[in-house]
Amino acid sequence: MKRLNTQLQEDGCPLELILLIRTLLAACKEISFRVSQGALAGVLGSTLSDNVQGERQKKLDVISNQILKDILSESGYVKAISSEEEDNVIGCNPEGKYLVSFDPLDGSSNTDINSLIGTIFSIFHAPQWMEPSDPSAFLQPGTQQVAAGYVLYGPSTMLAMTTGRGTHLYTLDKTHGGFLLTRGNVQVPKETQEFAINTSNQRHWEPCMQQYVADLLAGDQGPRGKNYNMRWVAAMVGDIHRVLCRGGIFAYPWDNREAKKPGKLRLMYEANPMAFLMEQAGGGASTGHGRILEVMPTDIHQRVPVLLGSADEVNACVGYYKD
Ligand code: FDP
Repeated sequence: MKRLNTQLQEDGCPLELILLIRTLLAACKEISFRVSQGALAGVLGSTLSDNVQGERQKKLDVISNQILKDILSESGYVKAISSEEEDNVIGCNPEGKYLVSFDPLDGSSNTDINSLIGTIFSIFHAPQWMEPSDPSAFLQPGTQQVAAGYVLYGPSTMLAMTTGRGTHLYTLDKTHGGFLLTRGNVQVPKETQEFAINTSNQRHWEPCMQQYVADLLAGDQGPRGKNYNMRWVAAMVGDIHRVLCRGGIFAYPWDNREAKKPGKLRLMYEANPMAFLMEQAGGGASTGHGRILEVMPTDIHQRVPVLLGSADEVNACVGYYKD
């Protein structure tokens, strides 16, 4: 089986980026171990980093953030970090070539029920002019990502990653600690009969989204002419993994619960990396009004509406926004 390193080299990934990815994944392996300890996490201490020893009271998302922060900032490859768990950008090595945004533990409410969770990451080039703690350097559209992916902590630990040469799935071989390629060049089926959306928010959606979902629910008697099934993991990383593996559409649209929030999910470390993975797998990634990857960020914690998945289904949904 092909190792991650070999695949990255075949994809023409520069050496320094390979080293950064390997460093980031070392942190994720540590998180995978912590997550697998469940309620015992923190009691047994760290396998890699001394800094997180003895943090018994801390929740797994806080511990995961600390692990990623410690390992990335010590690596030398990173100029600055931005995390879901940090209000501000964290400056690292002024000579570092890359910027890393991450959600250390996506779907963290699932930790309490031993269900799917994961780490999502997005990597950009660091502009030479930037000061390490300058947040404006992060405000690049998703089209500028040099690598993105997630590590899913499920029954097995899996990595989905792209460096712009297709989306590949790897499985962590816990016997030797390496990620092995288990599905290269994933192609999301163009059509689907499966959707994922939190329908408890239905009354808050825009009329176009209400109409789209009403038409899905009408099944073969409705305008879409086929019966749909629904799934909701309540962790984006789990829902997107299913969509990458067998197709579907995942939507977290705009809703009017909080007028100032243009969506629930975060552009920099949720929407952008998932959109990059999805497009590289032949799928669609839209806000309803345009390509997610072309959204010009104005804030490192900005929120956006997302429609991600099978290309024909995403296009069909976008069509309702145009009517
Ligand atoms: P969570 O609130 O548990 O952090 O990141 C936000 C997110 O999870 C996504 O992972 C998930 O898809 C979504 O929110 C779940 O939203 P609902 O609370 O509406 O189910």
